[in-house]
Amino acid sequence: MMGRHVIILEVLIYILHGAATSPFVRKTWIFLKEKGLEFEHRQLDPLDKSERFLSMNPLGRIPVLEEADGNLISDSSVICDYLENVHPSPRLYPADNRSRAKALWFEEYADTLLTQICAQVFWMHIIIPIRSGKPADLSEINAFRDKNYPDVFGYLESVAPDDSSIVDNHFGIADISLASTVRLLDLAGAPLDADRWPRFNDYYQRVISRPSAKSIIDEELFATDVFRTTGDAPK
Ligand SMILES: N[C@@H](CCC(=O)N[C@@H](CS)C(=O)NCC(=O)O)C(=O)O
Repeated sequence: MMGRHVIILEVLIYILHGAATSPFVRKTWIFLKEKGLEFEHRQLDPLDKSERFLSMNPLGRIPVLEEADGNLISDSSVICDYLENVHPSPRLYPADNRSRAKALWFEEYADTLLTQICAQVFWMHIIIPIRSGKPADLSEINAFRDKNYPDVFGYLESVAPDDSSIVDNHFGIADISLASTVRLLDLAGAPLDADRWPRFNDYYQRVISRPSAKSIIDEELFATDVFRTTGDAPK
């Protein structure tokens, strides 16, 4: 009698926790999609420091990635590095050491100064008005932009590539991080001035038009709308 062959199909499912307006959630989402990985998205309010949330991430920040066996990983940079090691193909970090350092530099730049500026614009347009009961203060927003944009976007304009890859003509973590942050300006209804920073804007448009980035749009618009109408993150 012939032995019975049992074929086990293993489908790796991840759960990505966090509001889709967060640049760090978006970065992780796009990274997962570029890797071709299956995942489910769940809301997690970053401002509600519940016991459950703090037990998932003691820093009380999103994103948190949950694995099929319940293992939890926090911080977008840690999550992306982990996914790169577990699923090496397609490669989203440069192999060459200097190029890798350059890519991590752009990731760091996006995650720090660029996020502070773009997130502030998002808050001023979307969250402060509903919380204060007053319309967005456009002169305050313009003053903020005039003070902060030239250095940051001037720098990004000076390093913007002709294609979709800022390091070594190889799309990856640097491109995903930068675009995930700048997307906050679109969601704020205050997109980047294409005439003033044309090279960087063209590059950004190429990255944000990828199917991986388009796949989060519905969730982004939903979360932005919840923030705009309630002043809080989706629950
Ligand atoms: N370095 C972290 C930053 C995560 C982060 O700051 N997330 C924000 C949302 S955009 C958050 O959860 N903020 C809540 C808080 O800081 O209280 C990462 O890359 O994941």
